[in-house]
Amino acid sequence: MRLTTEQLDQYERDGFLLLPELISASEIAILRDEVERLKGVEADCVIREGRNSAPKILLKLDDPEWPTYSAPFRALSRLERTLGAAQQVLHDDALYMHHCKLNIKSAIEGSVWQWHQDYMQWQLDGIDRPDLVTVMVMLEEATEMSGCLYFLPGTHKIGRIEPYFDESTAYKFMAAPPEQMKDILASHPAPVPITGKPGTAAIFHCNLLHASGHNLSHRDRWHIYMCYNRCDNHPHDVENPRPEWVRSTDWTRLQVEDGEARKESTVIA
Ligand SMILES: O=C(O)CCC(=O)C(=O)O
Repeated sequence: MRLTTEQLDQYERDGFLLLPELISASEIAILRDEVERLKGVEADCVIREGRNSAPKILLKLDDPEWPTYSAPFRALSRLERTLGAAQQVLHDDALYMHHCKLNIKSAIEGSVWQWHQDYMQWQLDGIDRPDLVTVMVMLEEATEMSGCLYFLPGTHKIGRIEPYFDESTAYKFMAAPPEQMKDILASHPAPVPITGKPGTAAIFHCNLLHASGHNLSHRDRWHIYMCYNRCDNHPHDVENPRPEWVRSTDWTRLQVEDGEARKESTVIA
């Protein structure tokens, strides 16, 4: 699959692209079985929340060195449809994985992600240029009720906003200061809810403002995020670096691994 010129123009203009049915139903079935298995893994790279300490974020799915490793998720991150699309929007074939994670937003208890740009944190990780892109794939249907993402189109052009450290949720992270965010929301077109069936993907720029709400529905909301960086943009040393599972120091160039001749369902198996 190659992105068209129109899609690449749309990415430049809006800071994101939505790709329904990027991943087939048979591939999603394999990945969902993996989520059921991974939910039971106990490791440092699993972040939990809620009364039952349900897993919220599982990282390092693509790295055989870690207990959360999953061959099907690794295969997903090396597809022409995912890695190839990232190479196209970053105009560079030499990419590595900054991090690869599954966000499980549990039914009823899965909580909000405040407005932020991913590059707010990634610059602090020692990455000099906003030359990163994330490919997100929905493994469950994402609805407004289940806490889908919202993108604020065009905000990747604002540049990086100076963040504050938000401690209001189980996963503390760098977010957009609320007063500034209110001004941005008031002066931009409405945020776009990123809803879709399992297999839908979104590709988004690391400076795009995005957020998601609480999951009020009866179903978990499962999203996989693959965050690609250019190899020549890898982090430089910083004081007190974040752990390896969110800030990879393996900058090995990734190769697209699925050939045109292979059946989709065998690629991820
Ligand atoms: O999964 C979500 O709802 C939001 C996740 C997100 O924005 C992030 O990981 O940066």
